[in-house]
Amino acid sequence: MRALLFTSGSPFARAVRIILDEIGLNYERREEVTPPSLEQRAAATPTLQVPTFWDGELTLWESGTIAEYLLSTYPQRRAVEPALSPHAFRADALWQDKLTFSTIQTFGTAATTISQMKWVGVAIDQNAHLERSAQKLIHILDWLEGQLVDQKRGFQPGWLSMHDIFIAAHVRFVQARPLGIDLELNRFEKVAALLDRLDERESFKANPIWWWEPGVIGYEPDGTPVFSDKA
Ligand SMILES: N[C@@H](CCC(=O)N[C@@H](CS)C(=O)NCC(=O)O)C(=O)O
Repeated sequence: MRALLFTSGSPFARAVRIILDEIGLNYERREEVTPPSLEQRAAATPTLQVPTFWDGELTLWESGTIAEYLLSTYPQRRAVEPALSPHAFRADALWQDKLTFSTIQTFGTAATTISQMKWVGVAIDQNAHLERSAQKLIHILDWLEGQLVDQKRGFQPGWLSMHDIFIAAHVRFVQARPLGIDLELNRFEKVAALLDRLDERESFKANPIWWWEPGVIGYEPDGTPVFSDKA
């Protein structure tokens, strides 16, 4: 049995879904459109977060750990250039790759914190931590821009890396939502070029990022959210 628990809008889960697609693995999609009960979520993971992944006897959570597992366990790749990297972290750039990936995940955490707080009625300009979180996004993008070699290559030149996939999922998540954040992508030309290239890959198109907020109970075929009458 292979299955992925995810919410429609989660950028962390979207990145994992893209990796599954790049590898060409079939899996049961346990998609949550409306929030589950605490008990249901706790049965899947102690973090109460998605994604959670099951593969045979193994249960994994934390999107980066799931991604590492997938890259190292399944060698097959889509016949697309550049191919999905065979390694999460390059042996000859181990600490650079680990640092870059952790920093990308911090971007995702800051972005989803801002988003979650918006649902409960706290906007960025009403909370000092959220203001700092929004500033963090720009600083991280600025730093990531410096890590890329040029506008044609990703974080592991010659490969599609999990770094590329996760930063694309996180940035597009922020841009798809009315969070009041301008990521100033025109200042970060290498990052912007990478994301534009990735948007064209089949695996990205097959796993679009959809808007979600309380009250959304489904989607039109083009991704337009359908709201509950009670919302
Ligand atoms: N560090 C986690 C973050 C996952 C995460 O924040 N997931 C969000 C959805 S985007 C979630 O489940 N939020 C519910 C919660 O935090 O209670 C990972 O990489 O998997």
